[in-house]
Amino acid sequence: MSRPTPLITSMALAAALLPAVAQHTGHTPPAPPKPASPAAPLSLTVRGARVVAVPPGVTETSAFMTLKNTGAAPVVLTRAMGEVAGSAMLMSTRRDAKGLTGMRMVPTLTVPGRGTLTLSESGDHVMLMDLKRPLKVGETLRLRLETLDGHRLNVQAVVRKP
Ligand SMILES: [Cu+2]
Repeated sequence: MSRPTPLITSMALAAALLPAVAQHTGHTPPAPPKPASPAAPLSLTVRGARVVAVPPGVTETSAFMTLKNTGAAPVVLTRAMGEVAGSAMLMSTRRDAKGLTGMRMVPTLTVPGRGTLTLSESGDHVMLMDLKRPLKVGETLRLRLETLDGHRLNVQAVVRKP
């Protein structure tokens, strides 16, 4: 994948972030499916976990990362949490038939067997809501993901400028 120039990146992000903030307001996170008890070790690894720095007064942001599944079975994420967030949501971004991009809350996100799920600016992501304090660029935040089979995955995410 080619890297966009910084200018394009920040413009795209600004365009993506502003409607996102409006769109998330007033949403209630969906009830996650009931987890089963963990039978096998969790086959997920995480890299590139980051949280987008937001201006003072903005209380919602996004978390991105790449999840790699080393197992054959799909891993279903059912819930996300963040230490600085009052609540968090799993979100999916899709382009519709008219080419318009929209995001919506989803009850689960799936990491395919022997595959990866990339959470990013342009796709699926975790939304952190009701931030309890301003975030500092460079600080590390604890996030947690829960899976349908009852695993909890702790993630260290660094706050980065968009
Ligand atoms: Cu979102």
